Amino acid sequence: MTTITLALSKGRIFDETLPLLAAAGIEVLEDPEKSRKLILATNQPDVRVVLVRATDVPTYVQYGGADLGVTGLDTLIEHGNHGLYQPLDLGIAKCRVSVAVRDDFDYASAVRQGARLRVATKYVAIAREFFAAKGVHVDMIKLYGSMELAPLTGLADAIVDLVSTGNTLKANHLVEVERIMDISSRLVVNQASLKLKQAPIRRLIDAFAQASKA
Ligand code: PRT
Ligand code: MG
Repeated sequence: MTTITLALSKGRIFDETLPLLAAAGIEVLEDPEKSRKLILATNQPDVRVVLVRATDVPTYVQYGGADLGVTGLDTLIEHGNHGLYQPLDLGIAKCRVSVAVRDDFDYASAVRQGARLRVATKYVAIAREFFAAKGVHVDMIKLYGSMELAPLTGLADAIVDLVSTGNTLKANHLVEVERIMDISSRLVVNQASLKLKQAPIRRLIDAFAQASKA
């Protein structure tokens, strides 16, 4: 029997992938919020789910630790393409990447005056490309989380972060000053798996495509 391994991260990606799996007739038999298991069985004996950190999903799929995975476009861009096959935009876990500053910071004149902008972010590649295209010089500060804190503590003038409802920004007296790009989650597939396990993977891709269209 050929086993298919799907890499997901806990939280919104897992939660929003479940209905797509259900539409493909796949039911995950364990709740990751209750179980400590990292490998979850499904009702299909040849399909299993592995739980990894969101930023590790592309790595698992790239090296064949998983045949497929679901990952945010943000994470995918930061990881780099590295031969990952990307057949589908699943249209889930939607948000946007934006620039935000303290509500008392004059972003427009900082940019106009051509001063170096200190930008804190987990999304260094996306931020670099965006400011380079605008011709704004930046000092990039790499963070791994809680970006919102950076402008409040004087660590940075601006952040580049994911925004969904905008409530987190508002709660921290930050304002969105630029929308860089829209984000949704993508299905990524290991190239070798696609060749070696073609039939079951094609079936899964087709079922996901149908379900995400609906
Ligand atoms: O949280 P952890 O450090 O474990 O990992 P992670 O942040 O990489 O994973 P997770 O599960 O939080 O996010 C996985 C993916 O979900 C991201 O890569 C995005 O593609 C997508 N996604 C969609 C989001 C959001 N919406 C989102 N709102 N990821 C994060 N957020 C955060 C955002 O960073 C900010 O802190 O939610 C906050 C803003 O939300 P609003 O609604 O207040 O604007
Ligand atoms: Mg998170």
